[in-house]
Amino acid sequence: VDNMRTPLLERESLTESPLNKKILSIMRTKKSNLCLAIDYTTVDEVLQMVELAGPFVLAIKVHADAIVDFSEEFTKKLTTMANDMDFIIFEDRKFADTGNTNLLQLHGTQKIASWADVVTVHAVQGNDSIAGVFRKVIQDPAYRLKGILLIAQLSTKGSLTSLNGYTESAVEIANDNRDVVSGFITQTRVSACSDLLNWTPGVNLDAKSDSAGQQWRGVDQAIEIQQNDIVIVGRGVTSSSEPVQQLKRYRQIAWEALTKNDTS
Ligand code: 5IU
Repeated sequence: VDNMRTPLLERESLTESPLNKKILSIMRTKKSNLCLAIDYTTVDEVLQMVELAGPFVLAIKVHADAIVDFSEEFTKKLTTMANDMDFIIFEDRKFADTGNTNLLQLHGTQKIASWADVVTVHAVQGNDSIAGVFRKVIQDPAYRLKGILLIAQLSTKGSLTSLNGYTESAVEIANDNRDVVSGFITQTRVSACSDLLNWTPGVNLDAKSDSAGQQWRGVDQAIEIQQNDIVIVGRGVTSSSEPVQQLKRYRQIAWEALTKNDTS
């Protein structure tokens, strides 16, 4: 693991992934390495928050299956807003099945492949269930999906991703499929490769844990000590009575932490 990240501009010009080029470009333009996790349960609530958050974030993360009135109209609005406000749409689906089932789910009721830029995928199912299926969809211009994030480490207490060898095996899958894997979901940076982005959930400036296994730490820990690139923040913003104030706060602290030693 490298101590100093490669400067963002260099990473942007070096990467061969169109998705990572876009992510790094948005980061630099908007000065934001903040991904907002919007875990609201209705379309109206989600879209209202997207409207507020759009200008400040690199990405909006959703759980489509948690939105009770999810519809194609919702995804149309979301993609229009993403194009207008320049953010990445991240569906946190956590695919974890046979390749064939993953493919069915990508094109199922929610048509995830058609509106999400990036999705999460568990490493547990192994290389062959991941590589071929996602590559096929990503290479097809008919779909919006442009990359996957492999889950190398979870933020939850007692997560089995800390079992011997699991995280290393996830990194190996990423290294073998660099055209498909855009980066990781992790707690501590897992790869020195400058072209794999390290996204980290479990960030909250005002609380340490919920009562359901989540573990939170601050931005300094996540970005400076654990060397991640992008912070994923949910309830620190979405449960606040002043979400815009919190968005600005998280964005500024996270950006300063990331760019401290970056002169690009
Ligand atoms: N999320 C985690 N931890 C993980 C993974 C995903 O928290 O290891 I993989 C998701 C869950 C939630 C968001 O949608 O990230 C974090 O939101 P809170 O900051 O509200 O806990």
